[in-house]
Amino acid sequence: MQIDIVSVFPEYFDVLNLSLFGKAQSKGLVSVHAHNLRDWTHDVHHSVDDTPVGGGAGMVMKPEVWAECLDDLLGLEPREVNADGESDGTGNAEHQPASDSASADTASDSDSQAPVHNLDTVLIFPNPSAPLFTQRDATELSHAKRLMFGCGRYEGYDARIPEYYRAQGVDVREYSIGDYVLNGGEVAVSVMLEAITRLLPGFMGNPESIVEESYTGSEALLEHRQYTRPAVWRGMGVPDVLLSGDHGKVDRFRRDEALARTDAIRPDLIEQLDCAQLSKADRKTLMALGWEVSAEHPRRLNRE
Ligand code: 6GU
Repeated sequence: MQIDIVSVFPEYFDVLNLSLFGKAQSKGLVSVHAHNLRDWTHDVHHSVDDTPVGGGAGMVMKPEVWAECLDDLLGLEPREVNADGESDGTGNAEHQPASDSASADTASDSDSQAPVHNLDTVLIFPNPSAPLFTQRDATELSHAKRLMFGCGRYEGYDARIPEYYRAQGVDVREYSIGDYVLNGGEVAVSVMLEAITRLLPGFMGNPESIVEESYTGSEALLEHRQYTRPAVWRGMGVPDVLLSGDHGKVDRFRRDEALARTDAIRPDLIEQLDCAQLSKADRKTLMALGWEVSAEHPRRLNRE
């Protein structure tokens, strides 16, 4: 996987030479380049931002500098975009999404109006006002050939930048990593990169540990708690069932704990479960926790 990061603080990404990510680079699993956005400026001050049109506090990153940089990295020619958000003429064709006209009449494709992208290159902008980045996104993006991240600073970047590249046919995504504010996209990019690249085959020492984790697979549940030896530590024991050697009982205990912890901490994740995928034992546990499980998704009953 080829990874390009554009930032005004490219040194921030020196940490990627450490630990598992460093090893993955030496093994040739990933190749990372952090670029300095200021290398694409022409003025003496190397300025990348300007005041917001319409007024307001802070500075906004200028589209011209970003576009020179991204055109270079993506191998695109500058073009005009018309009022419909379409780019005129030919060129920049390599990023045009595959036409799905051939399959437009099949049931599975007809409900999706989104262009079909092939994950050759995905351009990602961290943005606190965008949809949340989830494990599902990490899994999808772990199949990309090339990821390009554009780190905004200050109050953000000119909204036309992602829009322009979408009009060029590029698969452009904007993601937030949570409901809090960071100073810039660098931290968010390192979070997304770690979530994505640890899913690459060969990245992790123990790939099985990925399967059991929270948020993995078709359902997202918080993981059960973990214990190691000693069985009693400072007077605190581990649950007896974990010492029983009965794997069936251990599995059920852990599954029930995952359901109970998710119910207590993230009930929104319970609401997204698919009831048809739940075992009889799962449904029994959820009913005991106050959920109704006969519809498509669990629904919380009034618990007084
Ligand atoms: Cl992606 N960027 C910034 N600046 N702040 C954030 C964020 C991203 N996600 C949550 N907070």
